[in-house]
Amino acid sequence: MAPPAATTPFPDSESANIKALKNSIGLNGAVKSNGNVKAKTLEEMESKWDTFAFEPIRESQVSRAMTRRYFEDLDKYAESDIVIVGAGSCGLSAAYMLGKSRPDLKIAIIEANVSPGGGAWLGGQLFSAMILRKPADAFLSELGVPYADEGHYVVVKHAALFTSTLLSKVLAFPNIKLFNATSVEDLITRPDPNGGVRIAGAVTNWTLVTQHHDDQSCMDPNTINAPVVVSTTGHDGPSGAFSVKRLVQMGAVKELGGMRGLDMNTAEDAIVKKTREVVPGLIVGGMELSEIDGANRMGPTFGAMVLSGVKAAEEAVKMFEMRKGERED
Ligand code: 48N
Repeated sequence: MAPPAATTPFPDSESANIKALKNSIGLNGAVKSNGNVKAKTLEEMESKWDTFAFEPIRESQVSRAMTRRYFEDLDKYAESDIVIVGAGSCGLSAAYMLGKSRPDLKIAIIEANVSPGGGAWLGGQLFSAMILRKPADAFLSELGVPYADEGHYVVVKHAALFTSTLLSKVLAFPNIKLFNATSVEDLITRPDPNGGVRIAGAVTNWTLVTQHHDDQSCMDPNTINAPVVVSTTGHDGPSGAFSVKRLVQMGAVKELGGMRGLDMNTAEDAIVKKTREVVPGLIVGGMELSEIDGANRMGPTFGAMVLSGVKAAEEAVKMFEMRKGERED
């Protein structure tokens, strides 16, 4: 029995667009410019939708446009200057400061979720407004995020306004690459001259692979070398506080302090002031720090996250400058 027709024959009364499309696909399937004058502006499209048509495409063009760029990025960022683990409010704030101050550095952001932003898409208990205590309003002014001034603190009407604005600016920097849906599942280490280990990069895998190591045979990871790693993986979530937990497992840190109870006034100053290099080559900021230091949590106020990111960026540049003269093995 003849196989069913592979393609539905074009209807006899072919529309102008189908004709144009058939004429524009050459014998070898290459798409030729069809020469039709097409609407270029939204105004030209208005109320002319019956003659609307997209430019012709071949599926392989889409596939190649995506894969060529992704693999070029993997090649380029295999050797990064700074890796940021976790694209929450702290990691993205650090990335923004680095993108702005050091356009010469290659910054790779590794984010486990498909959607970056961490816990900063909403305020507390899924409410919309985001509160930041002064002087964190300085960062909002830097980004151009509007807010209501309430005296000692400011309010952004929706946390997503802050996070989407920050994300759009971070992603616009030419020296920053976001690898989302990608997990850091280990750290690259070197023996440190002063004993112990020095962190020298990140070990990555697709997050969906990372989540299934226990039910599949070995699926090896990939790597990114970098003299500086900034870890801001938060305190909760499927892989929260990743790097500090890994440091304990590898014996680089004796134990975790464990996040303490909620105390806004104590927590926020401590997180910003103690954002630092916790082992050579690894800076920890944001709520991940509360896990290693045993710092209080602050609950639904985000000023410490952004200013911890600002400080982490400053520490990362200092560390990069200090180590760039070292021979990398
Ligand atoms: O938003 P988070 O969780 O972390 P921070 O530190 O940027 O902001 C914390 C903040 O949202 C709060 O928790 C507020 C202030 N509440 C305080 C309180 O008292 O409750 O972002 C961490 C990001 C997330 O997007 C994770 O998906 C990602 O890190 N992540 C990872 N990405 C890659 N590899 C990993 N192993 C990994 N683990 C977490």
